[in-house]
Amino acid sequence: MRLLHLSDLHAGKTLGSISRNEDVAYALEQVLNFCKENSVDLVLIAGDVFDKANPDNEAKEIIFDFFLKLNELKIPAVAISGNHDSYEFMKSLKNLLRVINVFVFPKPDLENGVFSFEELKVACLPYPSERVITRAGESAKLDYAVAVEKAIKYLYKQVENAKFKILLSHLFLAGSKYTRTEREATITKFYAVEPSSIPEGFDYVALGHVHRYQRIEKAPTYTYYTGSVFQLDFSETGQEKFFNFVELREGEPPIVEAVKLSLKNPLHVVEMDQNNYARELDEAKTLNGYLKVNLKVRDKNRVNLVVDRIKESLGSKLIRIELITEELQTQSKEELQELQALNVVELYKEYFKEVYKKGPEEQVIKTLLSLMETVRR
Ligand SMILES: [Mn+2]
Repeated sequence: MRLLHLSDLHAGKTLGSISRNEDVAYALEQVLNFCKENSVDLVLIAGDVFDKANPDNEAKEIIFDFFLKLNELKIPAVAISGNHDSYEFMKSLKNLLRVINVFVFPKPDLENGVFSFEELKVACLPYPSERVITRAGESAKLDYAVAVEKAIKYLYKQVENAKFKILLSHLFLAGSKYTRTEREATITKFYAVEPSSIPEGFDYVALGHVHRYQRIEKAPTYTYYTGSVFQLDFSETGQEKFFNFVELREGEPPIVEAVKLSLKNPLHVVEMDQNNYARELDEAKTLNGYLKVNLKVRDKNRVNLVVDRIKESLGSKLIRIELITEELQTQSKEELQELQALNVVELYKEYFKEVYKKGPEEQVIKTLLSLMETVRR
């Protein structure tokens, strides 16, 4: 039995004001071409099909066309929700997509979480958000990992007698290497699930959520994040992207082949110095894809001129310029906090004057500061 495992398509993603839909489409085209040239029995999509709860129409068209073309090739697919997908939106597609042999598992549902296909059973655990997996009132964060482990084991019980057993999920396993994109709301150590939670009886574990391709060596069975299908933002600069071609064999370990995706628009971070940037700018002009420039500021009064020149020269390739100033480098956290505190005090003084027609007394300010300190602690 031969499977494709891919993940984190993020259709509808934008970077600055630029839509990344052509990047998604380019990756899916490669997946379809692979399917034409190799015999693939089933495609597994491990969540974050869409980048947002309400994806734009072009993003939907790209995903639905991909599913239609898979169906024309007579290859069924299983897709689960990731944290970026809306449970409700994915649920709204479920019955319709079943007609073209795409089986959607929108929300964790332990009684209806198994997909059967010939001699294979897939235990599907869509993104287990804290809200759906732990009951309110319990010490939710501590219980989270325990609840997810229980869910996985409960699903395993329902598939354990099958010849081939797969776990398909979207979650964060402790010890995986991640970048900024996934961290946004959901990657903290509170939400990390221990790799040892995975029953070793699974032949293969297809994961989504972490955008860097990796095998989780600490897991007791063949466990992979295939990562996102293109570089989503500048924290993924330099990362190569893949999907897995997995051949399951009875009584033997699976053969796992990482298939590299070529990128429509690779991302680059370019360092420039205000006093000396001609060579870097010339090189940047030749790069394919999108750019972020870190510009070291030497003379604040004249930097706008340089910024304009870089913008003009790089055009729509340039997503943004970050100005690196000396102050920014030396300004410590404490200084920033002081600055913020100062602003609140100034605001309060103005408010006081407005209401009482005179400035506040020293003691009032002291009380305000001590209250702010209490809140901060
Ligand atoms: Mn993702």
